[in-house]
This record gives sequence, C-alpha cells and structure tokens, in this order.
Amino acid sequence: MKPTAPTTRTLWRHARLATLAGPTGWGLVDDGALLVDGETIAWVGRSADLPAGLAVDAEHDLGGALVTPGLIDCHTHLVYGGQRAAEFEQRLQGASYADIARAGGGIRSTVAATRAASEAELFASAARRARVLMAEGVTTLEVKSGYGLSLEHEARCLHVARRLGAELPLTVSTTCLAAHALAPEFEGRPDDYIDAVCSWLPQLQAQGLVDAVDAFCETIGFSAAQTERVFAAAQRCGLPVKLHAEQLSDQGGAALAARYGALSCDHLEHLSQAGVQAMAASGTVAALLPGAFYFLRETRLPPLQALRDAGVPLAVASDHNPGSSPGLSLLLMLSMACTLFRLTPEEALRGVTVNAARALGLADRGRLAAGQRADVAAWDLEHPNELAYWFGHNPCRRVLAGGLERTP
Ligand code: DI6
Ligand code: FE
Repeated sequence: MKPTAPTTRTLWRHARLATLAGPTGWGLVDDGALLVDGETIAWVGRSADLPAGLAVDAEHDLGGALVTPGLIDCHTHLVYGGQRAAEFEQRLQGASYADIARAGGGIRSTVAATRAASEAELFASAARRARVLMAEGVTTLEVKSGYGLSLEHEARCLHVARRLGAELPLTVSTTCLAAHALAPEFEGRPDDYIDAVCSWLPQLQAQGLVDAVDAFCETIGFSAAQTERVFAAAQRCGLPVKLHAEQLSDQGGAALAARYGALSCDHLEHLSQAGVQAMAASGTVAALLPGAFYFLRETRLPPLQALRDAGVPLAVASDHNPGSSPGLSLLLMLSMACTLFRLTPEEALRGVTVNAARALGLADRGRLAAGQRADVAAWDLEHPNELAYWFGHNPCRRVLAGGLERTP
C-alpha cells in the first residue's frame, strides 16, 4: 500500500508558479513559494511575502522551475485486455469505426479480450499505462469500466481501477460505464441489457466501486431513452452522471445529461446549440477528446465558440482506449486541443487541471491555493504556454502527489 504524507511542513521555493487560482489568467507568481502541510497546500505566494519566523521541517529549492497543479486526466478507459491494431489497419483501408462496431468488432472485441484476461494481467497492463500518464505529471486519473459488460466483469475492472488508486501514488476516480456496448449475452435485447445494468449499479455501489455513472449514447451505442433509464438508476443510488455524448451523431444526449445535472458531457463534435444551452444552465463541463478526433480522422469540430460564449467550462482528456484513442500522453492532448480545436494554451491547461477536477466533482484540486490538495508538478519550462507548445517530449521534472514527492 502506498504511504500517506507525514504531517510535516515542507517549503518549496524559487518556483515560477502558474496557480490558475483566479477565474481567468495563468495566475503567474515569479519567485514563488509553496508551503505544504501534510497532504495540503498551506500557503502560496511570493517568496518575499513568506510569513516571518515560519517553522518548517524541510526546504527545497526548485531552481526557478515552472510549477503547476498536478495534471488531471478526467476521461480514460485504462483497464482492458488486448489491443486493436488490426482494426486500425482496417480503418486505414477504408472501413469506418461504426462499420467495424456493427460487424461485431470494435468494443465487443476488447470485451472478449478483457473477459479472457486474469485480474493480475488487467492490473499489470493498466498500471503500466497509468505510469506512462503519471510520468507527465498526472496526479488524478478517471478510469471507466465498460469492457466487462457483465456484473462479474464490470466489478472486476472497477476493482482493478480502485487498486490502481490504492497502490500507485495518484488518485483514481472510478466510473461505471456498463452501458458502453450491448453485452453478447443480450444480443437483440438492448432494453433487457439496460434493465440488467440498472440492477447492477446498487450492487457495484455497495462494494464501494463506483464514483460516477456514464453511458455511450449513440446510434452504435444506446438511445437517449435507454441512457435515461441508466441515469435514473444512478440518481436512485445518489451517484453523479456523465455522458459520451454527440461523438458521431446528435442524439440529444447532452441535453438529457444536463437534466440529470451531469458532471460532464464528453466528445461533443455533433453538439447542437440547444445542447450547449442546456449544459450551460446545468453547469456541466464539456470534456474535449482530441485524441479520438485525431485517431478516427474526424472532421467535424465541437462547437467551441458556442461553448465559450455560453460559459461552459472546457476540460481536455486523453480518452485513452484501445479503439479510438490509444494515446497515453496528456501533454499531446494539450497540443492537439490547441492545434485541432483552436483552444488557447491557457484553456488547454485549465482543461487538464481546474476544469478536469470539476468534471470529476473534485473541488479540492486543480489550482495552487491554500487548502487545495498538494498535487503539484514542476517542469523544465519557463512559461506555462510551453506545455501546449512542445510535443513528443516530456519536460516534467518533479511531482508531489498528496504532499509526497514521487518519481514523476
Ligand atoms: N467512445 C469512445 O471514444 C470510446 N468509447 C466510446 O464510447 C471508444 C471505445 C472503443 O472503441 O473501445
Ligand atoms: Fe471514452
């Protein structure tokens, strides 16, 4: 089991802080300092303003490094067996993602490989992937189920996700995505499958395995009416919801999710103006997934300006999964969010810190401010706009997760 932070006070000085503490702007503090007390940030500011006579147990010089909140990947499907490189080749020959799914490949093939894997294999492969994300400063990770599609196998995948959070120096938030695809046992009976999913939720929750509930609302997934039944079951359990919405077509999923107070709606390339307004009214975060957009060679962009104009918070995530986004670099997603979706570098960084935290319902992280969890990344960079600028290289130098320094 991982250690927890001792109740010591540690001072980190000579940092260029990008606090993201205000509603806009980088919140830059030159020659800044951070006081960490146990797992929590106790003080942030200019070194020159440090309270006099401060008693600390240890002091570290960051040598002028850029310091940001630890990164948060708020949408991943990290736990699965096998891989789908052959399907990638099929798509390069002209088959579409939806064609392959309809022909019984796609998510279904990963379900077969996931069910065939042992728990030890699932844990080892997911931990390997988590460590790649962590090397770039990720300190909080959401992990969805959705490749088990039976009570037993969904529970196993969620349990593996919980173990990642217990055994690695990061926080894992778990999401039950049993309504990801139709389980093979329910062929031709999607409504019966949704009934089953609704009956599993309280059982999975009772085992402490679920922080949120998600569904794939799509022509090749589940209808809005089926999605709503899953949301109603989540609501009866008191669990927050989120949704894979409007990725390949407009199903009205975002507006439905907003009615259930969804934490986030994710993908959104086909989001309508009505969907934008509904998300704005419910305070739902738009989680943008440029890795899937890139890998599926999509051309229709999410309605970025409409989302901005409506004041919808923007998050950015890897959507790591073996079918539509096999990437394991959140920094590359920042680059893609700017280059492909035209986010500003500041929006992109907010998308993997403060707004990603909000997409997970976590108010205690994503900014450098007193009282926040001491999840912090130090970078070999001068300015935070470089995080979205460089790609294919990792400038992460040091990471604190809950106040404890770990190897990035
Ligand atoms: N949308 C996605 O991008 C992933 N799931 C989903 O509903 C893809 C999952 C896969 O292809 O395995
Ligand atoms: Fe996804």
